[in-house]
Amino acid sequence: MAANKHSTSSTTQARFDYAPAPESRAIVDIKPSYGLFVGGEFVDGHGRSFKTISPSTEEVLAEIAEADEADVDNAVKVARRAFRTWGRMPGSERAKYLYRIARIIQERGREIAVLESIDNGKPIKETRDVDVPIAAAHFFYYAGWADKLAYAGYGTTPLGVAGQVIPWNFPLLMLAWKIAPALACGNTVVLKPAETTPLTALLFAEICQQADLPAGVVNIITGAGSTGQALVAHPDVDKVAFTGSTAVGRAIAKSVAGSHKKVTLELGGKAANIVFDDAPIDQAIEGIVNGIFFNQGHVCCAGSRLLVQESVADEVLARLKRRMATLRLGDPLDKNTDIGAINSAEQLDKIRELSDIGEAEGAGRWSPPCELPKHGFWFPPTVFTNVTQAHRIAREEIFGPVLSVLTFRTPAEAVEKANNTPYGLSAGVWTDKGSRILHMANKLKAGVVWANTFNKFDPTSPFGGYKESGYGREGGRHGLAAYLKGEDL
Ligand code: TAP
Repeated sequence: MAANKHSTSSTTQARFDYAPAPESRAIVDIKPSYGLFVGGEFVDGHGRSFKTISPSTEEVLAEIAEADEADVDNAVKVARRAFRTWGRMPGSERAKYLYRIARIIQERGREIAVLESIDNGKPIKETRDVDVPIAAAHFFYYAGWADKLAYAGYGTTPLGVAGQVIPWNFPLLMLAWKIAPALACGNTVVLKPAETTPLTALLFAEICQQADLPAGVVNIITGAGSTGQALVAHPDVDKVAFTGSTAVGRAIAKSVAGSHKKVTLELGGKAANIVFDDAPIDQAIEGIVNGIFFNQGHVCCAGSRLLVQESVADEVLARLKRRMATLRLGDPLDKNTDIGAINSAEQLDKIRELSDIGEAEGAGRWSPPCELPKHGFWFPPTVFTNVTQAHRIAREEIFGPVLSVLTFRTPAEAVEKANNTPYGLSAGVWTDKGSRILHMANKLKAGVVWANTFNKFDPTSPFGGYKESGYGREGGRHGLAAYLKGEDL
C-alpha cells in the first residue's frame, strides 16, 4: 500500500450515512475502489493503490489506483490519439460537450457537494454555494469561447495534450479551471488530482461519460507526487498546468526548461488584507473572516496577513474576536458549519508547527473557546497579534485558519509591508475612498486586488500571480492564451 498523507493507525471502513442533515444523507455512491479513467473508461492501473479517507472522521472512503510511469505513458498516448479528432472538431461542436458537462455538474450539484465535503473536509455550505456553482460556471463560460477563439485576440490552434496537476484545497474547482479552457481550445487532457482528494475528479470522469465526451479527451490518473512528476516530465505532453506549492512549481519549471512545453504555474501566497481607518468596519470584519477562515484557510490567495491602520486596530481586533467566537467548527456536512476539517494529518502538523513558532517568536496567540471533535483533523480559528514582519508567521504560507495581524500608520507603510513578501498573488483593500483603492491597486504587487471584498471568484476574471506565486493566468479571455499555439504569456 502506498504511503498516504491521510493515514492514521485507526481507520475504519466508510459509512456514508453519517450526515446529520437527512437531506444530505445517502446521496453519494462511493465505490470501494476506483481505477484510472483512461480512454473513456475506468481501467486497472499497473501500480499500487492507496486509501482516501475523510479528514473529518478518518474513515476510509475508498481504495484508489496509483498510476505508475507506464499508466501515465498510456494515458498520454490515449490523449494524443483523441487529440487528432478533438483538435480538429469545429469549436461549436466542442462547445456542446462543454455545455453538457456544465449542466450535468449543476444537475448533480448536491451529490458533488456532499462528496467534496466528505473527501476534502470543507463545509457543505461552501461546496454547495461556491465550489460547485463556480465549477459549472467555468464550463459554461469556456463553452461560450469555443467557437469564438478568433475573437479572443490570440491564435486559434490548440497545443495538443495538456498535463494538468492540481492540489487538494479546491479539488473540483481547480479541475474546472484547468479542463474547461483546455477543452474549449481543442486540447485533450491528462489530469492528476491530489492524493488526498481524488473522489470528485473521479466523479467528474463519470460526468464525462454521461456527457458522451469522446473517449480520451479527458483522462484522470490518480496517484501521489511521483505520478504528477511522471506526467509533467512526459515528452509527449505539450502543455503543463500546475497549481500547488511554490517548491513543487519550482521543480516543475526546472524539469521542463528547454523543452517545447508551455507552462503555467499557480503557486502559493501570503496576501495582505489592508484595512484603513475610514473602512466600513462591519463589512471589513466579514471580509477579514472570509479572507482567512473560508475553506479553513486552505486558500492560496487567503488574506493571511491583516494590515490594519493603527488608529482603528484595537476596535477592529475586538470586533474580529467577537465575530470569531460565533464561528461554528465541526461536521462539514452540517449546513451551519463555518469551519470544517483540516485536509490531512500532514497539513495539520504544518499548521500546528508554524503556530507554535509564532508563539515562540513572541506573537500573541488567541482562539475563541472551541471544542474540537475527537476524530479527524481540526484546528481552531486563530489570530496572532503583535506580529512583526520578521516573524515566520508573517512570511510563510501557513495554509490554515491562522491570521497574523500587523499595523501601519500611512498608506505608504501599508504598501511597503504588503509587498514585503516573496509572493504576489492577491491583496485586499478596505476603504471608503475610491481614489485610495485605485492608488493601492496600482502600488500592490499582486495578481488580484480586491476592494471592499475578498475571495471573490468569477470565470470571466483572470487569476494568477507575480513573483514566487507563479506565472500565467487562468480565467477570463486571458486563460485561453495558455492553451493556444504561439501565445506567449
Ligand atoms: P503540492 O504538494 O505542490 O501538490 C500539488 C499537486 O502536485 C498534487 O497533486 C501533488 O500530488 C502534485 N505533486 C507533488 N509533487 C510533485 C512533483 N514533484 N511533480 C509533479 N507533481 C507533484 O501542494 P499541495 O500541498 O497539494 O497544496 C498546497 C499548496 O498549493 C499551497 O502552497 C498553496 O498555496 C498552493 N496552491 C496554490 C493555488 C494557486 S491558484 N496559486 C491554489 C491552490 C493551492 P500529491 O497530492 O499526491 O502529493
